[in-house]
Amino acid sequence: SEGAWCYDSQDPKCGPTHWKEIAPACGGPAQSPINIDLHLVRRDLTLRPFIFHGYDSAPPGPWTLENDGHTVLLHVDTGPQSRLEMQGAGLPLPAYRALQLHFHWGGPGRAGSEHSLDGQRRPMEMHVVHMNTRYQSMGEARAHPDGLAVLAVFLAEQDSDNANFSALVSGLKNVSARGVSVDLASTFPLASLLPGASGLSRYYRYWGSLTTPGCEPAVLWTVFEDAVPIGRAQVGPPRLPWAGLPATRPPFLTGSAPHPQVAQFQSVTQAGPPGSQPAPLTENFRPQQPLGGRRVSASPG
Ligand code: SG4
Ligand code: ZN
Repeated sequence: SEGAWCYDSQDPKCGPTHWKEIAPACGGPAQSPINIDLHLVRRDLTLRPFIFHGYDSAPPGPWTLENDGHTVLLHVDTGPQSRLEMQGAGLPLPAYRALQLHFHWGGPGRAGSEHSLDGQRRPMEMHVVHMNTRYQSMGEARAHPDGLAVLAVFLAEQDSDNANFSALVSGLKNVSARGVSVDLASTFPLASLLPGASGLSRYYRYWGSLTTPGCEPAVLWTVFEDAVPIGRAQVGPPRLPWAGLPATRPPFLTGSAPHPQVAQFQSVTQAGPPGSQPAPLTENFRPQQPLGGRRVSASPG
């Protein structure tokens, strides 16, 4: 179901308005992402905390980082020894297994989350994609409404780097070209990328879809309220007045200046026309979709 699709920032001729031509579900109901109107959410006392298995320790690995031309993915499912599973939290039985996480981002100075709260977008959004363990393959899971569960985590920029993203962000320079994969030097606890203590943030819950073609309505979405911090220099290039300054600055300028760092999301590239310089991949988020008759629920705390 995935032919040649892209984001408008890459080429409007294959952007989101054209996705339904190659994947009819993209024009169907129950699509994602959405804006979450906080006045319309219903508190649901059955939305208890998550129960995570294996998220608190660094699994054996190795984990593979991949640039697929649409995003950067970290593949965390390395077989039976790395059993990363979640339950509880109103999830259908029996359990959901973590497969990969990936990111959506904006452009220089522009927010790039897919979901928003009361119309407020964040700089980036991380998706941890899980598959219901009752299904044998991604293909099978995508055909069922309870096939997938995605944890959506907003990333908020701060001045200092978040060390929990260091292993991943330093891998970005090695996957700057589309189609490239590398093994990360080390694994880390998945919980270190989740908000609060292992995902104890309040969360919003609704039934939706994959946000890329084929847009199958196979996803139970969890959108955490609390953002996780990420360093400005880990997201994108330094902006004025520091842009273009040499790495060694006069002492009076060194204080709060973002340090030069090539490994960052907005320097990941996509394939351009043959022979051209690869262009940076930016604004890889889908426009928001109508809620329709759906309801968004909120966990109690
Ligand atoms: C990204 O394009 C990933 O590369 C895809 O991962 C992912 O599809 C797709 O986003 C949609 O996921 O959480 N944004 S989303 O709805 O996980 C799937 C792969 O193709 C099926 C492996
Ligand atoms: Zn995603």
